[in-house]
Amino acid sequence: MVQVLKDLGIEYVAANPGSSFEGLQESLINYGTPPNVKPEFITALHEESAVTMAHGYGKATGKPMCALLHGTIGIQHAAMSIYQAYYDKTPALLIAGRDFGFIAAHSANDMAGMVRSYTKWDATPKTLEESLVAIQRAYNEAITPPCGPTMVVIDIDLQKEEAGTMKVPAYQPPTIAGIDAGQAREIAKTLLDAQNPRITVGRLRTPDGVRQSVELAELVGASTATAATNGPMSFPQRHPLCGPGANTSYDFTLGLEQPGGTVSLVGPSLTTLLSRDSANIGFGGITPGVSRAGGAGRGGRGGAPAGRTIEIDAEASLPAIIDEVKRQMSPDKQRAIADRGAKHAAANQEARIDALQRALDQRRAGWDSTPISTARIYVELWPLIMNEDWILASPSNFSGGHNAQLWDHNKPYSYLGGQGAGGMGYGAPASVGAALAAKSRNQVVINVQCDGDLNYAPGVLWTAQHHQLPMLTVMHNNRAWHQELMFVEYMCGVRGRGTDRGHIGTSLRDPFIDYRMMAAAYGMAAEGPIADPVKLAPALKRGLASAKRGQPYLIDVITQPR
Ligand SMILES: Cc1ncc(C[n+]2csc(CCOP(=O)(O)OP(=O)(O)O)c2C)c(N)n1
Repeated sequence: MVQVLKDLGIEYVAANPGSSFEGLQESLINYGTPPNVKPEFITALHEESAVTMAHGYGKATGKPMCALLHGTIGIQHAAMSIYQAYYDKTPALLIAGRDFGFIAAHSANDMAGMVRSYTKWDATPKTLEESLVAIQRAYNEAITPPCGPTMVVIDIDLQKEEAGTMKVPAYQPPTIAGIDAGQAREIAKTLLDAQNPRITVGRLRTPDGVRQSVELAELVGASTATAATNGPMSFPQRHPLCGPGANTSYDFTLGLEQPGGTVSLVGPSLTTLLSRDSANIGFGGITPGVSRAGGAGRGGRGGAPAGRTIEIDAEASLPAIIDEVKRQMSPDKQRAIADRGAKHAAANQEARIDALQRALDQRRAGWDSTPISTARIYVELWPLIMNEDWILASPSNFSGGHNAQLWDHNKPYSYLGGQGAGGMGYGAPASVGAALAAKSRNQVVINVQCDGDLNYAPGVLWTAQHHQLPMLTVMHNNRAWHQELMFVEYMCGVRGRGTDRGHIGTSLRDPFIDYRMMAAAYGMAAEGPIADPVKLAPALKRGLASAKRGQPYLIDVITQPR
């Protein structure tokens, strides 16, 4: 089984230990030369953290990481994270151990049933041979769009069976369907015939897809819209073609995982996934049976006509479109494209300088305030990280989203976006997952960490320390579940009973939580609380230097609510 994981290129397996997978765990830590490398066993203090690590890793790399779960109870602890990764269309490979013979309460006939509504595929193999095939299939299902977590339940007896001379089946990657040759020809022709084509890029699956979207935009000289400030795997934000361009009357818009274009290629939707069983989890406004890919007219200006959406994976379609564009290209077109591209680049550059100036002006408000403004954290961090290969792994919407305008999101993994399904307890473990990816790639992870969010499963700080991960955590410590404080205060106001008790059940005071001490308890270098804004930048500098050395660091910053 471990050889199968190695063949798949799985880098990490995160788990909280359990007797239902001691067979597999022993092989993970002892098999291979050197042992415990690719995959490396990552020690998790909570199953929810293990799966959210895989979620963060998956978003940073576009590849699955593995989490091992112990029996019924491990799956139950992991359930929210599985749901969240599923909702975020992020691949993850989950292996659940089952042991009917040890503790009856930890076993069930259909263990994956508990999470079947929000896993993409599962299997409970009956033999060792079947287990190997099931792991490979689970991997392939996870990375085939719509991507998502998959689960293999493996009995302890199968894990302990001698492999003997059994051959590990050769791994066959999946074939992911793209548009057909005729459609590719037509899209390429339309892009080349258009006077002012546009490409809008949503979230692709892998860095390779991002690279190809750049190649296509450059080939046809299209101004481009990105989703890189909302999440990973989109067009580089500061690419010269990224922006509205010199002329905003677009005569053809190609959407790549972005509905609303004249033609949009949008991979299979969540709805398809949610209909996997009759339970059909409905959540967050997604109604079973209603396609997510319905919006029209958003790609163009001035009420562009409703476009055509082709339900097909954009990334798998790009090679054929690129080939066709190259084939149909003429020297005349090439000259016109170069000219248009240069005009777009100049206009985008000018617009960018204007927008940055306005953004900075706005951030002067409350610059010297105590508690510290959330904008100041992002402004002070930027000069420290701008020449680093950084990943902002935590969602930034609760701390003002200032990165969107102030930082340059030029890599497929610059910003990993929101929680996926709005589930708290995400920022730290997702950052640890991203930092696992970052460790072998010489990257550094920034985690602007909401205080409420950290307290669901803070033990993940120990995992970061134990595995020496390059992660800087900056606490957005507003000493509340501020989102909920606002809702309760609003309710108090609506009912006219006064807001002075709105903090009850929504704030983290009496006592305040000391995050420096919390980090220290887990062995992590930390400082704070910092309430004086002048002290912020030197602390960030110390923290980043430490994180880059593989010593994770936490800075407790007392902040404005949002
Ligand atoms: C698992 C889970 N439980 C409860 C909630 C409800 N909820 C939404 S926002 C929020 C507050 C989060 O507090 P914090 O992370 O400190 O961010 P802040 O709102 O203070 O910016 C809560 C509890 C949730 N989204 N997820």
